[in-house]
Amino acid sequence: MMTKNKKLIDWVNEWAAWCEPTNVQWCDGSEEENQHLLDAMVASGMATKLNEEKRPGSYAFNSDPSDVARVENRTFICTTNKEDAGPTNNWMAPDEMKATMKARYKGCMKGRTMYVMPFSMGPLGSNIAKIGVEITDSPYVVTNMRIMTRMGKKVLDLLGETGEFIPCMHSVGAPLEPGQKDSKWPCAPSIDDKFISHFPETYEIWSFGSGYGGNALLGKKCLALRIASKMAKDEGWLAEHMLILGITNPKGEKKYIAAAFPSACGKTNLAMLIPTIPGWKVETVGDDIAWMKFGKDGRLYAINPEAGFFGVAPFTSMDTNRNAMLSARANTIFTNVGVTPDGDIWWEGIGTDCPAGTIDWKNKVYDPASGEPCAHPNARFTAPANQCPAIDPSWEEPAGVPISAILFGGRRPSTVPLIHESTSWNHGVFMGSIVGSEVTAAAIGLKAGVRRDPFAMLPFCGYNMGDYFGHWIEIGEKTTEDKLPKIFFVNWFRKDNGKWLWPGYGENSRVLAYIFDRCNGQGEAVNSPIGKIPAPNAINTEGLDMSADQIKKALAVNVDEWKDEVALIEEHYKMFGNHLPKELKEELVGLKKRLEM
Ligand code: SAT
Ligand code: MN
Repeated sequence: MMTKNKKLIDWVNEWAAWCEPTNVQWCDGSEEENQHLLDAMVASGMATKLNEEKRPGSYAFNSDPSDVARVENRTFICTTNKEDAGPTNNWMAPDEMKATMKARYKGCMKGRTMYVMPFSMGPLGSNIAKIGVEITDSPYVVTNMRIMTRMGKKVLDLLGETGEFIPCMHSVGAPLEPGQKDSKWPCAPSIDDKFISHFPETYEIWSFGSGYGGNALLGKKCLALRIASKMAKDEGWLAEHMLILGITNPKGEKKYIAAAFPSACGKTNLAMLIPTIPGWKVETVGDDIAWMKFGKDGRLYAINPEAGFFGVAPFTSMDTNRNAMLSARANTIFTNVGVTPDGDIWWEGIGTDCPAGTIDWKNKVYDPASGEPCAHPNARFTAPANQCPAIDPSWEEPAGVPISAILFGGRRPSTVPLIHESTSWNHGVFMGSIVGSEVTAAAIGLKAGVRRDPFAMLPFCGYNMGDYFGHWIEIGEKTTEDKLPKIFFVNWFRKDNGKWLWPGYGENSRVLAYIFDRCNGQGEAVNSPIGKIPAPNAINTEGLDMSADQIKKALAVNVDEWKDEVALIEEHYKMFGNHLPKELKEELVGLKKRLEM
């Protein structure tokens, strides 16, 4: 035992008695411990060690085909009153959920080791950071958490005898009978046996049945978003599904921007963008989560609570995201990618042809004629953030970095211009509340149309989302408007005649530069019914292969399209009932007036 923290010891003992593991291992986070776990997983056939020359210190894992992503329909927010979980979350009463899950946890670690991982979300000792302790029976989870968080003895030291921690309980839910051979990827056999449960009233996480990503690496979505969003409401700060980047202009002036996008909008790419405009520099603080607290000066300061990137592998290449590729050049865990005969990794869109004899994510020699992908579409790399060539020098600053602008965006083929700026904080909150991406019915089996994903927090808000909007309104009342970040809405995905209007990727630096200028009291904007849009020529388009007409179309605000949008927003807002803040109703009324509706 490496701690004298009574609450922690009691908690671990209680679960150890209930789950009946063969032994209990307190993780110190050391190199040796990590190597030992990896070696054991290679020996058992769970992991493949990659070629030491090509991919030093790196390993590949293939999951069970039933366990490949977060399971949103098995993710629960357990509050005493259903209304407190709100209309966007699955709900079960805490007592009922705990009884249901305790039955499953009974003896669930038989034949396995129970690992105890103390971890810090955020730089150790930062007053924005939080400590969690995860219990798990998956060594894969331990090696991933060691990359994604600051994990080990140093956290226990910080916790001391009386420190508070967020308890995170996890089991893959696959006990072993004596003599039973383990599978390559143990998990509960049926989707109905998987539970990712959150108890926001007591700040607890219980997860059962899945070993994959956000279901199992409990520091990430479960703690840093669902539980932290509730803590942030209780304590007056913000826990958001946002990347954080630093941008420096040719004069050497620097600002920080946070940005929220629904999935499949290129968030990691934006966080690691390489500018195409001369003299500008972009550096990465984080690619997924931002925790923001007010500093003494009344501004919002952000930390990245994570220590690594859990990035989508397919279509990441030296062309689309050089910095991500280089982050994963070593000491990286790959999950559900292809492994080439020479012991390197391969996935669709990596930029080279698939070598013959590559083993696909289903552990078979890949047959390109099969019509199936070699890597699972949600295949991931788990890479240490400090290996990113563009990592920001202040990325581990305990006080965080001051945020000058917040961006919202989505995948909107029509209606939404390349960029518009809010006219006030509350107008910006309104923008966040209507974030969404357009989906085609065929793609995900949903109703075609705009799938709203407010603040990109739909699956990650740990309480009633209407109250969450209200919390954002209240944050704006805690300081003066000039100290608050400016809020913008961007859309890289507008189409004309079926073709993208805007080239995206590195060219998005032109939009970031305009945002930088706006935050510096420069960059000319003009009013429109939906907010401020760039004056003609305010965005640097020099050297861009776009006609003046295309640029105009990218920035256009079409009143008729926005009238249709208003109808959709009204529909979307209905779900929040009397939890919808009056300030947002007023914003909608204001928008309708400006559209002359
Ligand atoms: O699996 S994670 O939840 O960590 C990543 C994601 O699905 O967004
Ligand atoms: Mn995310």
